[in-house]
Amino acid sequence: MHNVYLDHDGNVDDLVSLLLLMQVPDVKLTGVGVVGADSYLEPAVSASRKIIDLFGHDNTLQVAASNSRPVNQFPKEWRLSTFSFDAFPILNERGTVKTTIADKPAHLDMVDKIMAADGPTTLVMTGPLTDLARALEAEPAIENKIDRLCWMGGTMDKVGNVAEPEQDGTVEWNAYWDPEAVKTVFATAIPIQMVGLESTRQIPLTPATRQHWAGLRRYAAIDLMGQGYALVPPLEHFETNSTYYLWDVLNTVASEYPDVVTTKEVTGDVLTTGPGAGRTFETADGRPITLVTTVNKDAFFARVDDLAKRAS
Ligand code: AGV
Ligand code: CA
Repeated sequence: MHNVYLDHDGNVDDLVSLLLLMQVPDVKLTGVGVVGADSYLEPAVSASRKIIDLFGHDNTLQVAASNSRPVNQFPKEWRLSTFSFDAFPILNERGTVKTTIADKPAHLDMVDKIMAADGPTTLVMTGPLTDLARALEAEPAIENKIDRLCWMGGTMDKVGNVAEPEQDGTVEWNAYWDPEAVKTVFATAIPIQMVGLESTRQIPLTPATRQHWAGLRRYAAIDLMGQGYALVPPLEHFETNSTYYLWDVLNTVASEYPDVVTTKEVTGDVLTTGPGAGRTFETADGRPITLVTTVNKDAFFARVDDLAKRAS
């Protein structure tokens, strides 16, 4: 068993990441931080608590609400899906919520859980890096207790997914939300495995994947996954700015099952100002990063099925 702390930002694939991470036999999940970045905080915290109630195998996890704020806010249209997710009947059948909310904000809860852990903690982050940057500021000693950070964010190929004014199209959203936080985290010695857009582009949500999950909806967790991914647009005729990929799920699954991806060692940095603010890029004098390059699709989707079946 090893310690894992999850910090997520409440969109569909973040919540599915939580669901799946709790099924990994080797993982002792010590805490869950939630930031209302690609979501709204209340339904993101609420849905997380309900998912833990239903699929957390009676553990004593708490959910910590973040008070981190954006530099660049996510589009409201995307953030709203969390309200629908939290309202799914499958999450509300019981009518009560058992999992409690931690009394500290997420970045301080992260500090507490990492410092209190027996041995090192792996951090899995599927949103902006703000909570970690603030945690490092509040308690620098956590740096030596984090054995690695697995982050979904950034891209090294200059093809971003932010379509907003005053930026140059090279930036991924989680990095764009708080570029300075990426800089702070990159300045540490924490080993980083990065799942960026070059790899997640290989796993769009497709109608075929949805159909596959529909056929397995007798498993409660796969039914929930199918409902969740029904809220967001798949890749059908051509890619749009809202086309959905399995971004965070890849990060979470790859953090525990290295066989689903291939990686390469690079050195990188991030821009914090100008139209490229939030752009991650390779540079010879940058910090070491284990960059996920390709996805073994069959192994990845099989692992998602397997984990979700364990939950049900
Ligand atoms: O950039 C990917 C990140 C992931 O953490 N998020 C979604 C995933 O949770 C932002 C994002 C980019 N495009 C989106 C996003 C879209 N079309 N809908 C919702 N979120
Ligand atoms: Ca996310």
